[in-house]
Amino acid sequence: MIRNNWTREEITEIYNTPVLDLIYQAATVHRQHHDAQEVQVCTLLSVKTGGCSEDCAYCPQAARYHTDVKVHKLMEVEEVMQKAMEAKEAGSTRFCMGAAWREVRDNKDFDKVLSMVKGVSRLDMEVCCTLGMLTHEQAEKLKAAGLYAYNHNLDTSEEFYGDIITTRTYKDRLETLDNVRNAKISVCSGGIIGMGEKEQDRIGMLLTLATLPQHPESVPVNALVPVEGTPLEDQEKVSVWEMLRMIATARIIMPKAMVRLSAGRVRMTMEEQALCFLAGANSIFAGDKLLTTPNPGSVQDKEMFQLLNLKPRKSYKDLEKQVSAAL
Ligand code: SAM
Ligand code: DTB
Ligand code: SF4
Repeated sequence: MIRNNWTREEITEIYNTPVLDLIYQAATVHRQHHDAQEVQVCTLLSVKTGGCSEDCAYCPQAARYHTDVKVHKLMEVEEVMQKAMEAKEAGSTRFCMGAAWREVRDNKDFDKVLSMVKGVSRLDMEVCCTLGMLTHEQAEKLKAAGLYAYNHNLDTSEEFYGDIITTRTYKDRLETLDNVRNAKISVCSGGIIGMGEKEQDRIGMLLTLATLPQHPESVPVNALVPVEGTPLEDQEKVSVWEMLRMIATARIIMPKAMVRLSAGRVRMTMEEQALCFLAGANSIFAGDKLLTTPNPGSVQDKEMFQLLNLKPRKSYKDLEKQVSAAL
């Protein structure tokens, strides 16, 4: 059963279940709603890098922090198409384009992004963007261009949000999610752990996500990648048990969502990642780079898929084709 009326008490109880029982329960829910061998493979591309006006404390792309990230203006459509084709070739079925923008503006750059969306969608990949805040009209335009999903993370709880970001509000974030949902674009929203938040903040974020009128179709769980020059550069690594609690709780309360084991895989062993898949994670970012930071390469991931008997999930477009061929 899919529920949107979870309470904080219920989620807290799930989150604090003895960890092996929690993994077992999440694995059970996972198997009721998904093929547990299937993992969605997504590729990220930073189409506009750095120089961002926001103050997100975790982010190497904020202009105000002194990090090694080189500012790069919006890429050309042809270059992006090349990268998308390479990602498809390497087995990805979702291609996510990220821009270090506070919000989308109605200008030439947005028109260029619309062309990128059109182009990638013609490759029969699920096209995703993460461009900051969107108005309803902008969401409609992206949808018309063929956008399949939009990523916009809540990042943490409403209470802790102001400790991490001051240049926009939680309400702004929720409004964009609403605009995306109303434009009938698939919603991808999750957060980051390891930023100094308390357990109640992790639970608070999960509560907000799981009580939206409709659950996000994807929930990325990122472990902070501490980057030198950002205010969070010295944060300690989160233990795998915390990652597991987050993934398993998300899986149990949002059973149909794709739960993505996102940033932070470079610091996890294969055994740790295997536990995350067991606990209900069924999506990853592939390729040796996330947006600006390293990610395990395809050789390592291929080995992991073979060892754990995982198979990449087909894109919804391939599934549509199979259905129409069968009719
Ligand atoms: N500028 C847009 C925005 O903020 O929505 C899109 C790009 S932004 C880089 C996308 C997401 O990446 C953030 O919401 C955050 O969850 C994640 N992220 C950024 N830096 C990270 C880091 N150092 N570690 C983990 N996740 C990070
Ligand atoms: C998400 O939740 N994680 C991805 C994607 N959505 C856009 C981004 C992770 C970024 C990690 C830091 C970096 O590489 O710059
Ligand atoms: Fe800008 Fe997005 Fe980074 Fe925040 S997370 S500084 S909005 S690129």
